[in-house]
Amino acid sequence: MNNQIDANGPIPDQMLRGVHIFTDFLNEKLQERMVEQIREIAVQAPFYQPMTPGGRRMGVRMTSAGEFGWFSDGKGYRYVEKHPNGMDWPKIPSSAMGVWRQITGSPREPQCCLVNYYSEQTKMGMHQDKDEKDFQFPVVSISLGDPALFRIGNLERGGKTQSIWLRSGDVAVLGGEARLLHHGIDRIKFGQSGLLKNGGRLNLTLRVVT
Ligand code: MD3
Ligand code: FE
Repeated sequence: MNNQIDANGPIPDQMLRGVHIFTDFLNEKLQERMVEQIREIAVQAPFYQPMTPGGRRMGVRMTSAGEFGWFSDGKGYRYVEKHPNGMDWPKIPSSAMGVWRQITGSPREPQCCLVNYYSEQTKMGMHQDKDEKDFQFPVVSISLGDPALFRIGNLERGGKTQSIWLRSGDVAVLGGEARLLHHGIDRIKFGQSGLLKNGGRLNLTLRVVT
């Protein structure tokens, strides 16, 4: 925990194009608790590989917790109230809610905790997150497991980008001017972290949807 704390909450220790990064925000115990809670989510709501509207299978495996989960198929990207298996999504884990409260000071609680799993070859192409109704609320991202090379671009597609490694326990807050920037994951360093037994990386994103 390199971050300082003042009356307004934790202070980020890195900034990249308006993205606030809290390096090593979660200690090992908290990371382990979070992984355990994600395991429980995946029992109720197994990971799936969404299809893009263009008919390609996404590399990232996903599931969600909360009122809404993020889903994609031939009909497009959207939030849905049920897992593809017909079940309600599990509750957002307490460990993740704690991070949201500590960091955002948002008057709204997150309605979706999207869980992404990256294995050795998984990438996520550059995109914007704009399926939510109100962009005034931030997105909070929590990284667990192997490091990922995160790339941040611009409001428009293309142009110059900047990259940064996100490591286990890092938290990024995408708010304000950064909320609609293009971003993606170029690659992970598979097997670097011992947090996940089989390697890989989990990313949680907390979002206000409606
Ligand atoms: C910047 N996930 O789920 S998290 C996603 O690591 C997503 O799994 C990546 O992009 C991951 O949509 C990156 C960091 C992140 C999340 C949302 C953002 C960066 C963002 C929204 C706006 C700008
Ligand atoms: Fe995104």
